[in-house]
Amino acid sequence: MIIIGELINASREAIKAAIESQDSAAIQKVAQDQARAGADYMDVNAGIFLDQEPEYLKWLVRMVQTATDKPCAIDSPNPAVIEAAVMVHQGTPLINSISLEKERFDRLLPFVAGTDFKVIALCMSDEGMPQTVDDRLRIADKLVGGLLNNNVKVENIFVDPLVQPLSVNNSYGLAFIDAMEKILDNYPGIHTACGVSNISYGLPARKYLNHIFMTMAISKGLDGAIINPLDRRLMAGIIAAEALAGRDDFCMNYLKAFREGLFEG
Ligand code: THG
Repeated sequence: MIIIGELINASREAIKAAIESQDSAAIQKVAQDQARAGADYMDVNAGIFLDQEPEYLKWLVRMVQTATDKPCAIDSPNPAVIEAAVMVHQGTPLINSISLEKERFDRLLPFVAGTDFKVIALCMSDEGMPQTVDDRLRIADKLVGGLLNNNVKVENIFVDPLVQPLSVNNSYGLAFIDAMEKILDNYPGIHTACGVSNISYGLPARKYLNHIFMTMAISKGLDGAIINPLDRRLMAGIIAAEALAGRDDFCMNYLKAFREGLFEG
C-alpha cells in the first residue's frame, strides 16, 4: 500500500496559518511526523490561496524536502501550479492530478509524457462528477489511454475513481469499488488511489465509515490511499486488511507493525 499523507493541506486551519506566517518549523514537523508514521508520499496542497498558490506550493515542497527524504504528491487542480511546484521538486514527484477536464488534460499530458513521474488520474471530466460505474470507466479509459500513448508507464499510473459521499447517494460506495476492480482488470500492473474521507461527508461517526470503506476497497485491490497516517487505528486496519487480502508475504508487515506496537492502545 502506498500511503500519501494528507495533512499538509491549506484547507486545514493549522496549515493555513503556518503558510501565512511562513512558519517553516510547523510544516517541517507535520512532514516528519507523517514520514515517521509511514507516509510514502507527502501530499502538498495550497489550493485555498488563489493568487499565491504557486509561491506557497513551491514553499511547501521545499519545506517537505528539507525535513524528510519523502517525495511530494503535488496536489492542485491548476496545471500551471503543478508545473511550477514540480520544477522545484528534487527526485520523482507524484502528480495529483490529471483529469479529463480539457484544460487540465491538454496541458498536463505533454508535461508528464515520457517522464518517470507518478501520476494520479482522477476520474472527473467537464461533465462534472461521475455518477455510475460506467461513467467512471469511460473517463478512466480515456485517461489511461492518453497516458499510455504518451509513454507514461502503466506502473506509474494511479487511477482515482473518485470517492463521493454516501449521504448523497447510497450507490456511491460500491460504484467506487466496482469501478476500481474493473480498472485493475482492464490494465494489468496499474495502481489505484483515493482520498477516503469523502465517503463519510455529511454523516456522523465519520471515522467508522472511513475505516470500513478503506478495508472494503483494500479487499478488492486498492493500493494507494490519501489519508492521515497519524491515525494509528486506520494504519493498523490497513496493515491487517492487506495481510488478509493476501498482499503481505508471510505476514511480514503485519508482524513488524505488531513488534513496533502499532496494535497497542
Ligand atoms: N483524490 C485525490 N486527491 C485529493 C482528494 C481525493 N486531495 C485532497 C483530498 N481529496 C484528500 N486530502 C484531504 C486532506 C485533509 C482532509 C481530508 C482530505 C481532512 N483532514 C482532517 C481535518 O483536517 O479535520 C484530519 C484528518 C484526521 O484527523 O483524521 O479533512 O479524493 N486524488
